[in-house]
Amino acid sequence: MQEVNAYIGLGSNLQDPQSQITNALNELQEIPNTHVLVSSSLYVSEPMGPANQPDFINAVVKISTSLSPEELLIALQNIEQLHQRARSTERWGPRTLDLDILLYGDVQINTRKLQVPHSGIAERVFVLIPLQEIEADLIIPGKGTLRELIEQLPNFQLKKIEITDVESQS
Ligand code: A4P
Ligand code: MG
Repeated sequence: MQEVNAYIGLGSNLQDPQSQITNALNELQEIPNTHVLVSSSLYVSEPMGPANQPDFINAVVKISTSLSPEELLIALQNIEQLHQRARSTERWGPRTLDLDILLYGDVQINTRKLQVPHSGIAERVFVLIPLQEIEADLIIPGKGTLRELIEQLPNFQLKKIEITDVESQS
């Protein structure tokens, strides 16, 4: 199968979120028939959804893969399981690791199991800003250009973690 560029969103707000994300970045490199091309910085933001949970760390990576979207989803869910991801019943609740397929080439999918582009992509600052860092000229199929979506965002709080912060916390 042909290689396709895809974008994966990573999020964590439990059990040392920064390590959860950096470990997941390494694990993404182990997915068969897949190469990690670019990783964004790590970003901190307040939780979207229930406020009584810790802040999130988020990042986005660009990969190239010959897996189908369904195969890629299974590979990502396997990595989530490695992180003892418990699925809480609370919508938008806390999690050790969440891996979402944000984009898969210019493909649009709308099945029960998989919506691509990810259904929340257009409103999520913690997805759009890391995406902009790694590919500012992106077009989000069915939703418009990344630049337009970012212009439409309300005021937001998102802090990039500088390398020196990462070093001083490790
Ligand atoms: N699924 C459908 N489409 C996709 C896709 N494109 N990528 C299905 C991945 N999965 C997809 O996922 C539930 C089902 O979604 C999967 O079985 C898959 O078939 P899940 O990971 O079990 O559930 P979830 O991630 O908890 O979904 P939920 O509740 O919609 O959470 P979200 O939307 O991911 O939001 N605040 C900040 N600041 N940063 C965050 O990262 N994340 C969330 C979670 C809440 N607040 C946040 C953040
Ligand atoms: Mg998810």
